[in-house]
Amino acid sequence: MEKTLVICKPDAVERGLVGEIIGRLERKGLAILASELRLLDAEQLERHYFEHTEKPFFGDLVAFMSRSPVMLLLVVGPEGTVSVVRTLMGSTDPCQASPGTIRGDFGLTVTENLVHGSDSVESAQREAHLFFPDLELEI
Ligand code: DAT
Ligand code: MG
Repeated sequence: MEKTLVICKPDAVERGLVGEIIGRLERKGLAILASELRLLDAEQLERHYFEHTEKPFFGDLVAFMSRSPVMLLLVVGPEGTVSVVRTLMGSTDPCQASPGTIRGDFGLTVTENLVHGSDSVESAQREAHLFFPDLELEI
């Protein structure tokens, strides 16, 4: 089994797309191990997005990600699940993302691109521990 962290970003929650996103994950065959609607603060986002803190877009990213609650999802499936979820999400820039992907179907701007998905098994473990520290031992 392989787990990954998915975040339905504030735009997805505000637009009522959480059910659509969870539905796509479930119809693919993946399972939701844990979920929580949560307002993230700048400190949590700096830890989550540590590799981007020096990027020019980081301020806009934190402002966006903390403006309203996100839906955190711990998703589990067979080996390859991290990659499968990235494929379902589509390219980072929704204007480049293929139709049929979450970003390709619902997004138009790179900042408000609806979903986060861990980019590797190592990132998934780090992010799962960051957002669901109490669950780590049960996985
Ligand atoms: P991804 O979310 O596809 O893993 P990433 O890790 O490169 O993409 O970047 C994290 C988030 O930062 C991304 O979902 C949206 C934002 N972002 C990335 N590149 C950006 C850019 N050039 N301008 C504005 N926001 C950007
Ligand atoms: Mg990333």
